[in-house]
Amino acid sequence: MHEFWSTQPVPQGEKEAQEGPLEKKTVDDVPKSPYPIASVLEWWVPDVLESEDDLRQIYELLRDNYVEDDDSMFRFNYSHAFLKWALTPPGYVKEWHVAVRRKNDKSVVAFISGIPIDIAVKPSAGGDAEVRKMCEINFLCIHKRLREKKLAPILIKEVTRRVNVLDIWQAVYTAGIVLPTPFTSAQYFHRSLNPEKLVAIRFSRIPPQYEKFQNPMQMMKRNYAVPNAPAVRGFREMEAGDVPAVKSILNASLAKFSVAPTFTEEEVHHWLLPREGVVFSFVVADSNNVATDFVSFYSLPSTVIGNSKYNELNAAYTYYYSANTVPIKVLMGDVLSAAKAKGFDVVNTLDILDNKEFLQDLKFGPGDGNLHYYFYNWGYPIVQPKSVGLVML
Ligand code: MYA
Ligand code: JJ1
Repeated sequence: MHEFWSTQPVPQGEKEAQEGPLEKKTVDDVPKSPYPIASVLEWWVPDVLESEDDLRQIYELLRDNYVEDDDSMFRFNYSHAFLKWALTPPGYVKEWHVAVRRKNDKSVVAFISGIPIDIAVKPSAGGDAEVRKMCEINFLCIHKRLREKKLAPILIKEVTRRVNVLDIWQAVYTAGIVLPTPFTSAQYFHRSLNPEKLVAIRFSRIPPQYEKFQNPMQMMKRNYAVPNAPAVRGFREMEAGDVPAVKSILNASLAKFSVAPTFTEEEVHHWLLPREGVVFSFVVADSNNVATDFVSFYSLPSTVIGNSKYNELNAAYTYYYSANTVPIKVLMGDVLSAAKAKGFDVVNTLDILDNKEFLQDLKFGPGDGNLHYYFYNWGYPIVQPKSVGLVML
């Protein structure tokens, strides 16, 4: 059934009970040279931080070949600045950016990335979470012309080797498809901001109930209108001076989930300070200008495949937050206003974190996509998405 995954240290079925490592090895057991690859191909480590040209090559592979929805109408189009941000957090390992090129013309045909992450996992029996250094895998992509040639297992084995040589034995990753074996499965939800464009590109439809109105689109626009200023007093963009407070309130909020990252100050600086066109972060400041609450979102446009009027869908995705003095539905309401003001067409989210608290009131509706969460070499019971505090980009 799964020629590759059946050979890997992942739970092979939902019933597998073991909690913790599924396989134990030492660095001595790990090959010190790269996994063999077809003679016309070669391994390549792009320098995404220092070389704009290397970054552009990875960007273009993903722009043309990365994840699409089930009907191939939209394809993720992560920006250059976004990819640089996503791939170079504190302590990142350059060799974990694994690309494959054709030897003859050096064209990039495949990519997979790993970044370090500290994940707190709670034992199902209760008690304190264990914080483990893991590798977060993302951006696995094979050029459309090289699909179904078993290249993906080769990339996965090579990135595993490069992680294992540094004495790290676990990974976390997400995928839109079911593989052996998710520890949770989350559902996507969407909040229209620009219903006219969303209908034009067939991202959404005019609901049948609206046909009774004389002008259904006008009614839809009215339904999805948002205030143009924030409702919360003290709501402002996050600044460098907020890093210590945000670190402390965010780690405290994430501590209740079964699976969640823990952040150092350096990581809060990297992941959560505003970056133009990439990540948008806000705090609620008290009368002493100290952050009491925090909320953020990131920009991930998608290419609209084959529409003559629009090339791009501008989507904002909800990111981390810590709601303390105001309910999350109120904070997220201000996110809708901020995202609308910045020209986003839609806000996307998942039913992880405490997101279910705001979905209905803020008029999010279910999408047709799912996001399955996985560990590599870590047995874990199946949990509900609301027990997950990890947001993957
Ligand atoms: S998820 C996003 C994945 N990318 C896309 O969906 C982009 C568009 N699609 C493609 O580029 C290709 O179709 C991909 C497969 C690359 C997905 N995750 O080479 P193949 C298995 C894991 O002939 P292709 C993300 O980035 C498949 O079941 N495995 O297939 C997280 C089969 O195995 P088996 C996948 O279609 C990635 C085998 O590959 C996925 O040409 C996490 C066939 O290979 C998938 N998304 O290429 C990776 N899709 O026979 C795991 C298919 O057994 C990381 N397959 O069923 C593991 C941890 C590693 C580090 C460990 C450190 C300790
Ligand atoms: O965006 C998604 N679906 C959209 C478009 C569907 C087009 C036809 N397939 C959707 N739209 C409905 C919106 C509507 C707005 C008003 C309220 C009701 C809802 O459902 C989906 C998510 O739903 N996205 C995808 O399928 C993209 C892939 C998701 C998996 C990502 C895997 C990433 C792995 C890397 O870590």
